[in-house]
Amino acid sequence: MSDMPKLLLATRNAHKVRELRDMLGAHGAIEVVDAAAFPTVADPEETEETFLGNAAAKALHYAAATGLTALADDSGLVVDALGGRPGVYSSRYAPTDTERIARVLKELDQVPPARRSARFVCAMALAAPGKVLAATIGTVEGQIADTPRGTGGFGYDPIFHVGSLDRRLAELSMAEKNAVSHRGRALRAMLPLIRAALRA
Ligand code: ITT
Repeated sequence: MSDMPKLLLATRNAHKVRELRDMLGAHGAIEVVDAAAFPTVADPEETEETFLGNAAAKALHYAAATGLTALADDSGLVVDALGGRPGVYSSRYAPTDTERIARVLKELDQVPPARRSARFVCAMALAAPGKVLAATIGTVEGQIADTPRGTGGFGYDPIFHVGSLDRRLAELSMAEKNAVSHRGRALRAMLPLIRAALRA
């Protein structure tokens, strides 16, 4: 048993956990656990229409179920030419990452490069049982490419082209992705609030 304050990563997405742990690892005063350590806790409902609403619901759900301070991430891909889709439905757009990518590419089939702008959005919420303590949002701007490339990251990363780096998110190392990503930005904004909440 350690005396360090504990933070629960309120997600069952192993890719998110890896990225968040990589960034939080540098802040050694906090013990990080994730939802995989609580297999009997039911999955939260994602019924909200905004990233922030879903993030708050997930953080409150896990905080109530475990008694811990919980950090949730609700994120997704917002494509301008698709009216913001897949948006909050990003994880449910098709059954697998490959099919989700194929669906977005198909829907953008006739759309020229100049109109393929998109962004990843990450809303984070920090909650104690019964109370949202803080919320942040991070975004990264890019363009949807016409074919997938790269093996890093997860989800839609192989088709997300970051103009400033002239590379797909899936072509970056985890440290490079975290430096520019929606998740990295949301977490860096959240860090002082996490430390304050945990007195770490
Ligand atoms: P939890 O609710 O347990 O956190 P989830 O995967 O269902 O896991 P979301 O509802 O927030 O999480 O859906 C996020 C989806 O958005 C994710 O499954 C990907 O399809 C996409 N996404 C989010 N961040 C991404 C990233 O960094 N790179 C690529 N795709 C991402």
